Amino acid sequence: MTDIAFEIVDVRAMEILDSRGQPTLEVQVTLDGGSRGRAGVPSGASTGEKEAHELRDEDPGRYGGRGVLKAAEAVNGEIADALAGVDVRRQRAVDDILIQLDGTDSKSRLGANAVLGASLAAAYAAAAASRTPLYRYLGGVMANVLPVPLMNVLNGGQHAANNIEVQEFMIVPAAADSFAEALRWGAEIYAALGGELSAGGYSSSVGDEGGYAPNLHSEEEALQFLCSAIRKAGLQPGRQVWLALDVAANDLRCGGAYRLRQRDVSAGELVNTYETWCGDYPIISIEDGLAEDDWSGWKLLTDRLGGRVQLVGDDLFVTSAELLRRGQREGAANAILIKPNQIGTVSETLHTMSTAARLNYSACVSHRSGETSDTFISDLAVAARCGQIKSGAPCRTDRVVKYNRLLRIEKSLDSAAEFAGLQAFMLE
Ligand code: 2PG
Ligand code: MG
Repeated sequence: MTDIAFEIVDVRAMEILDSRGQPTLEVQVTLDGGSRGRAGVPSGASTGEKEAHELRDEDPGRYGGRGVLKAAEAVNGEIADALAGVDVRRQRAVDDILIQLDGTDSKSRLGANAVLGASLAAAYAAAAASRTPLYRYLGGVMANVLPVPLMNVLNGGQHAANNIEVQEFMIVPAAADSFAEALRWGAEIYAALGGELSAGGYSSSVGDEGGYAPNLHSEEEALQFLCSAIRKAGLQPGRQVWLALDVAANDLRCGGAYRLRQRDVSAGELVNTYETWCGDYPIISIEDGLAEDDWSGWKLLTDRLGGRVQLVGDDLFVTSAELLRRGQREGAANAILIKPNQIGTVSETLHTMSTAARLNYSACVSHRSGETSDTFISDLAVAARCGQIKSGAPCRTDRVVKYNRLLRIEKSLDSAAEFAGLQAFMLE
């Protein structure tokens, strides 16, 4: 007998605003027993070419063409019809229905935003009807590892209107004893950094992910500011707190080369630069150090730095298990960034994460630069025991809400909670 308490009876979407004031989708799944799940869909600015397709209305009369009414219509019509009567606990079946209904590789017919919204909301509804916290519903009794936060305290690239070309400068409080302590260290460093920037006559206004966005003379100056803020907060760079970068090198691509600080540089020169930075500063992780089409550059980077630095493929892998397998075959990167909206469903996201674990790639769950108050990624990080999350600076509610969710999870796990710590980076 089917348990009607878990049958999907309704799927509804509406257009809401994200953290940049751009329209996005909110989707709600309702079950026969009355339980509901609601999810907000994020949106990136520095996107990978092979990401699942975000459907926009392209109607210049609304939100400059960025409305999502067509995606909402797809949810309220076709998707709601296809999911009616399905047992919401069968997440893989729900997601397969969505994938087949869309029928394209990139989820472009219904829109990856429509598909992901329905998939996430189904997971929330299933957890609610099971009276189980989402992290435990997704990860079972083993879901007890709190991730190290990689906090983007200085924003550049496409996320800020300053002159810094590297997109993200993150602090990594990996030697803390708990997530709560790591978050406190991060917030104290963030406050110290604001003070240092103001004292130096720099702007302390913030970018899309809540990090400061000053004009600086060089990327090295940013790294120096981070180290001095760590010290100012009473902590030791390279012993308690490390640094991480997201270069988002797709955006530096210029013909067959890269353009950094008004100079054309080859992949080899860029790798030399990273090697120098890693020698001078306690950098534990570099994301998208090279562009997504530069597989030979990635191999060079991995050969040179892969033994001692986490090298994360974001635009390179776009949360795809298939691209990750290619990375493993070609010796490119040793870690993957996980963004559910790059691939489009909960099941595919979990599959990519388990593939990463099997291939010995570390994984970091990530927000997008355009966010909502949704906290799915927090539960996902704990459920998959991946040990790392990036959700911006400890500033702006769209960022902090994910960290606060992790504080609550840690508290409710009580003595069963484990903090991932340095081990999550899988470096010897
Ligand atoms: C990234 C993300 C998140 P966006 O490049 O890693 O920080 O940015 O969402 O703009 O792709
Ligand atoms: Mg990135």
